This record gives sequence, C-alpha cells and structure tokens, in this order.
Amino acid sequence: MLNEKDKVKKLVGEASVEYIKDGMNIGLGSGSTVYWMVKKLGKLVEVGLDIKGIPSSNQTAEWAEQFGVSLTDFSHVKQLDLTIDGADEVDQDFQLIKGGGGALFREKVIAAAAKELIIIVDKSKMVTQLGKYPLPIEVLPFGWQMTANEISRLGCVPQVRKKAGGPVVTDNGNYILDCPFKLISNPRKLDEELKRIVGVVETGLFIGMADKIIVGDGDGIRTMN
Ligand code: ABF
Repeated sequence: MLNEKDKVKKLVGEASVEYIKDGMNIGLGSGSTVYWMVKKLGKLVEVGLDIKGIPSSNQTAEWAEQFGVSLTDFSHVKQLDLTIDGADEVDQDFQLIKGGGGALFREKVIAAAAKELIIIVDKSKMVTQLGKYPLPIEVLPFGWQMTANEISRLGCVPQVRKKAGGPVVTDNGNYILDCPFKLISNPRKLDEELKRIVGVVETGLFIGMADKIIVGDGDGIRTMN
C-alpha cells in the first residue's frame, strides 16, 4: 500500500516515460521516483521499444535488470538522448541539490552526457533557495578529514555519511560528506569553490543542467520548461 508521497512519485515517474522514444539511449537516474520510471520503461520494452540505458547506481542497474531494460555503457555510447533523474531540491532557476542517495557522481556524468535532462520530483522538493537540504559532496577517502576541514571554511560543518558505524562507501569507492549550508545564495560560485578543493570528487550541485522539471502533487503533474 503506497502512502500519498509515494503515489505522487509513481505518478511523475511513470509520466516521464512519455519522452522516451524508440531507439533512444537513456541515462537512468537513481532514487525512489526513478524506480517508477524504470518499471514503466520495462513495459515499453515489453511492447517492442528498442531502448538502452546507462544506470547511475548499482541499485538502478538491478532495477533495470529486474524490469527487462537493457543496459549499455560509455564504451558503446558517445551521447545519451535523454537522462531522467530525481532530485533533493529544485529552485526556480532549475538549479538542483542531488546526492541524497549517494549516487551524485554517476548522476552528474549521465546528466552531462545527455542532450536533455528531465528531473522528476514531488512538490516537496521545490524550494525558493537551495541549501536547507544538506549538500552531499563525494570525496576521496584518503585525507577526507582534511577535505572536510577545507569545505568547512566555506560555511558549514560537514558530516561524513555513516552506516552501521562506518562511512558509507559510494559505488565509486569514495565517501560522502553531508554539508548543511542552510542557505546557498550563489550555487554556481559555491560549486566552483568546492571543485577547487583537493579531495573533492564531485558536488551535489547541478547548475545549468536541467531542461525540464516534472513536478507532482495530490492534484496531478505539472511540467516546467
Ligand atoms: C536521486 O535520488 C538523488 O540525487 C536524490 O538524492 C534522490 C531523489 O530522491 P527520491 O528518492 O525522492 O526520488 O535522484
């Protein structure tokens, strides 16, 4: 039995496959909203559409396999036709915080490789200013404390993400620092500053990447271009 929020995630996830056409190579994001997109995509494959996906996490790869969606990789595909992914926060300028699920690096790769990036969210993710959600930053394990210290100079107290007592290890073998900036007045500048810090692999700020946002709530969906 789905709760109200999950019903909305299902709605937007399923609605997003409208943009997937026969023959496309698709970037498959991560997260609970993307789950519904991949499941619905499996139905399109069942009726004969020739689609290949590049997953942004091992979890998404498992879902693709479960629902019969063929996978490929960047040794076979130079550019993706479309990437569909979720987000943790979205502002009016389509700037995003992503990485709550820890897959931000591969999510950014498939976003950068796509002709179009569609973001699928429930309305609770829409914000006037980014930052309430602690910004996830993927860092190299070696010297992560030094990296965290450098990040803290930019105005937050980073916490290494933990699970069962130890740091969470990403699909790339790295750690995630959750960084509560509270309000990010200039996301592009912050992203640039973070990327200059030794040890930072990638940030959860996705600036100037999203082309379309599909937002859902109890009344249905709305598409913003
Ligand atoms: C991924 O899934 C992440 O970037 C983000 O953390 C999450 C989206 O959340 P949800 O599970 O609500 O779809 O896209």
